[in-house]
Amino acid sequence: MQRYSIFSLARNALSGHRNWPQAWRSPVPRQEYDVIIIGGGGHGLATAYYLAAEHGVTNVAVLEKGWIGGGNTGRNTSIIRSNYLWDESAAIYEKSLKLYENLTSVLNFNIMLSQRGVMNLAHNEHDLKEMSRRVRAIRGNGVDSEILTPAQIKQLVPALNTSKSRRYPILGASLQRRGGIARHDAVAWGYARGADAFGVDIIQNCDVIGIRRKGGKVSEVETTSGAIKAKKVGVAVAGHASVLAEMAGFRLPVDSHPLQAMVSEPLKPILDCVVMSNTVHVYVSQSDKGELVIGAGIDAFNSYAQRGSWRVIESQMSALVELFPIFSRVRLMRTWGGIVDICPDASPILSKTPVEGLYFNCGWGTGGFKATPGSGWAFAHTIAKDEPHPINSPFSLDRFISGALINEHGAAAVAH
Ligand code: FAD
Ligand code: PYC
Repeated sequence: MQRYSIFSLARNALSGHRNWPQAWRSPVPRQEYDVIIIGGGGHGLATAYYLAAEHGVTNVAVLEKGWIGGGNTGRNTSIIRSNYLWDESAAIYEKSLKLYENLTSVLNFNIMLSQRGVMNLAHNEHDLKEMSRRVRAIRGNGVDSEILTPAQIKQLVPALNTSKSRRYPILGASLQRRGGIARHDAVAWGYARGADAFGVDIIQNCDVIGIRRKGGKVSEVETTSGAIKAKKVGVAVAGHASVLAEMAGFRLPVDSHPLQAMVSEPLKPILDCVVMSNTVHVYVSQSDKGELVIGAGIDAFNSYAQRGSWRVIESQMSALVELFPIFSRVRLMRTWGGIVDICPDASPILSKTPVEGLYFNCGWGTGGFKATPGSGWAFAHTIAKDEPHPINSPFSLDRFISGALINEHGAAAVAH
């Protein structure tokens, strides 16, 4: 890790940072790579990193149409947890959480992981019963989860209104103590720097506009910087997955929707746990800078525009104030949106495709930030070995033919 004295920081600030060493190179693309990864979000960059680190595949390029981490990776609310219902999901999300727990030291890059706990509120009898079933299933898979009484909730989050006379009273909650948040940009930057150190080419401002095949096998990608040959191509473009699949000549069972979030002005520390309610549809945490980071469900319409509608903002604000009346005078600072890719069962696709040598990583919907390390790790295996790892084989495309869907709508934490 580079060390900077106060003088070098001041000198570099005055010189417009021109003398700072680059964390990764900006190379001119080669004519051919063993593997091209399309999409320089967390999943694409993690895949490139693990291809090199775990499989010795280093003749790799990551092609990103904008700047790395500028898609959903840099737009999410950074919540990490592994409290999913089904065994298949528990395996991949828990693998991811375990990788997160060591990522700062493995990448030698501070991802600011804060395991402050993720709490899901129950507001009625149905919520309580569903929560109890879920917590048992999660614990059965060896993942930490517990149920809290209203008194325990109040102790952990004093600012919550736990009065019984509320329209949606708080009757209980589940808590994953190992859940929390991490700095999303740092995850992308850490993987980018790590991959670059192995010789992976990270090429920004390079939009893929075509995927060419020869005899049923992928042969090259057409980009705004020219055509580049590749033996294998991995696609990790989140909300644009269907667009890339169409370029390759097949369709995906994926819908693209806007998902928005917002932050308030900075406040003194008041909330040191992530609080989510899937009944009143809002969640909130407090960032290291003091801002409240607030989100809710998707906008119901399909779109590729990275912004949402006023309706969702209005309803999540009223839900927030219902839970935390103390926040009613807090001012919002900004809102933004990303485009999330949702499968019918709210589970991801990490799979080979009908085109030989072409692999897709998508369908993480509203919850793929927490999966970034595990997804990249498993996708790298799938590409290197040309077959899925046991951890991601349940998430292959053929589940939409066999019917072996993994319904995780209830674990999504935000409505979709
Ligand atoms: P992205 O980060 O979107 O990266 C894909 C990249 O592909 C983009 O940079 C894009 O520019 C690039 N690309 C697209 N088309 C092309 C092309 N033709 N050529 C080249 N490049 C291309 N998940 C959680 O786990 N916890 C949360 O708290 C959470 N909150 C969220 C809040 C919001 C508002 C949003 C929008 C999402 C949230 N998510 C959350 C979901 C999470 O952000 C995503 O699932 C995850 O970041 C997806 O990562 P990715 O690398 O697959 O996609
Ligand atoms: O998957 O935990 C999650 C999440 C929270 C907000 C958006 N997604």
